[in-house]
Amino acid sequence: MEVKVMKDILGQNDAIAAALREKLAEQRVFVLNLLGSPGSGKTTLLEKTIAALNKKLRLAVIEGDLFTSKDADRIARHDVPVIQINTSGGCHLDAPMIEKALKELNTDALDLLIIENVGNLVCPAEFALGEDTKAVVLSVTEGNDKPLKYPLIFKESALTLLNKIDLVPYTDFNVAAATEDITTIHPGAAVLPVSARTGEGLAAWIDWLLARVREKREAAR
Ligand SMILES: Nc1nc2c(ncn2[C@@H]2O[C@H](COP(=O)(O)OP(=O)(O)O)[C@@H](O)[C@H]2O)c(=O)[nH]1
Ligand SMILES: [Mg+2]
Repeated sequence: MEVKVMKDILGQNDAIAAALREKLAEQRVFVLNLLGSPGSGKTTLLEKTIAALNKKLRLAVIEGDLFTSKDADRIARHDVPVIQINTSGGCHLDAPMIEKALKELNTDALDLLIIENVGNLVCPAEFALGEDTKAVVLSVTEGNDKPLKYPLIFKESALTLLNKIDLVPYTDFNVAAATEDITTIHPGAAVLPVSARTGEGLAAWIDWLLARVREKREAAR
């Protein structure tokens, strides 16, 4: 019984996500669903990303959090359109929440929409939001074992950003081993070591993002 209920919920979510994906494809907006634990550095990375891209393309952000508009306030300081969704304790965003938020965004005038999901390595991986691609932020302070312990999120994500690479000398994090685990779970996935603090590796991440935006624009023709 419970299994059927869960299947129905996911089925309804996927139907709404598919409709959103179609609408956003017509508008040629590349949509990234950004996942990761609380504190992995998602919002800091977004702030750096906006600073690098704001003059090159038209972007907007949707922030998902249980409570507060703290992250949306951080993004709004960079002068980009931002919508905060509060899940009131819910552990992930879902497609109906995005559908509602998009009523307040002029997506026709966008090249890139980034959705920062609720900080969590489990449930957000299960719910499609109409995105083109998922990326996950794993910070080196979280430990090497996380990809194997939470495989679905790494399986779903085309890119893993290994953030806080500046802190590696203070941890026992092994970049080569983590990369191997991630690419075993998801052959072909990209893994980029970055530091949202020092800027190390961010150029490769920006290039990755620009390539996806370009692909989307060309595919939609
Ligand atoms: N040392 C270091 N700290 C970082 C880095 N990225 C983020 N932080 C810090 O990690 C904490 C959590 O960052 P935040 O962006 O709020 O993470 P979020 O919860 O994933 O959105 C903050 O204190 C950031 O300043 C990084 O690359 N290196
Ligand atoms: Mg955040």
